[in-house]
Amino acid sequence: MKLENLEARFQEKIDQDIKIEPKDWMPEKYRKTHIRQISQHAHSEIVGMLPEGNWISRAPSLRRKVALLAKVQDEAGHGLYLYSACETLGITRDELTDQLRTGKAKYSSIFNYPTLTWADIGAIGWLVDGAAIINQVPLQNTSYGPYARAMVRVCKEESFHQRQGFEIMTTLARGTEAQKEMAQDALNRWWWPSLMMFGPADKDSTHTAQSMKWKLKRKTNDELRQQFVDQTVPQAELIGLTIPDTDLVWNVVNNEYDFGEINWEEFWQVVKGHGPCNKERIAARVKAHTEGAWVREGAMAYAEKKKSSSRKIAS
Ligand code: BYC
Repeated sequence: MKLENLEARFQEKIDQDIKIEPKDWMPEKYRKTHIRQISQHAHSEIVGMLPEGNWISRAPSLRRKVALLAKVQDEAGHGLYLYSACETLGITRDELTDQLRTGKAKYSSIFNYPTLTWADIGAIGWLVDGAAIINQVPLQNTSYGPYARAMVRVCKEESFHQRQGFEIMTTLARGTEAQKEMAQDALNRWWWPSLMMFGPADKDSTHTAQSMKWKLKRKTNDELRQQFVDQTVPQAELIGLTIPDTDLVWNVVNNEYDFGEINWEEFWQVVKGHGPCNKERIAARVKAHTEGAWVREGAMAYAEKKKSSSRKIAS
């Protein structure tokens, strides 16, 4: 079949909401764009463990420690499903993790900010996981089968994460004056970076138009950001915290919040590797990879041994 016909048939499948599976024909650009987005997503889950992992040993109670441990472990699981989904597109795990360690692949800008107080753990769960859910719920309907299916479990777990974060913030906001101040300070520092998680404004987004056509993205960056603001502002009001945006106002005509201008200069600086913690995050991944070499070698040796003994039994 001619390439134009293959492409037309492929787009027809997408238009009819038929999932694309690993062995189906797909345009090379579709494959590459998916590798880019899914691997960035996987890397974000893995790097995302670092700011929160920083507080596991300092969680204020056993209950908080158990919940945080479980959450961080869930993020590792998300990274692994996503790497597996990405591998179905013909790239190896080694290539993927190599791209992260050498800075060739991006991961979410949000994880380049430091976690300074316990309230930051509440703010991450509430805002960062809250933003992740809004981004990922539509991705359960994305056109590539393995990515869509991975999102189902990820979304369920993110929902628990968001609730544990909101509960931490609620407890602090209803606590002593010092605790309330700590919660407000965390909200002040995490609010704008959380809005940046959704990516550049639609007018400046390189990939949105094509990704919407392929149904890789089901909503644009600005649509998702707006949904996040509209959902989160009443939650902040409920616990008596103030969103750090003097331009925030309810728009009665559009039935949504108008909000202030995002500092895009800061966003691009962080994306380009110049955020507060970029170097530290990559250094931590390089260290874990180097120190984990013996585990990988042991696992490979074990797998080889099992393979050769099952070959012997079969013969
Ligand atoms: N940070 O054309 P655009 C989590 C890049 S982790 C860094 O709009 P696209 C969690 C973008 O890559 C959740 N870079 O791109 C884990 C592109 O550069 P390249 C992470 C960003 O892909 C632990 C350029 O800017 N979620 O939940 O159409 C604890 C132009 O952008 C960012 C996902 O990964 C950014 N924020 O849209 C707690 C979700 N934004 O690649 C929680 C899946 C943009 O051309 N990903 N860039 O060099 C997506 O939905 C989309 O990839 C994005 C960006 C909306 C993020």
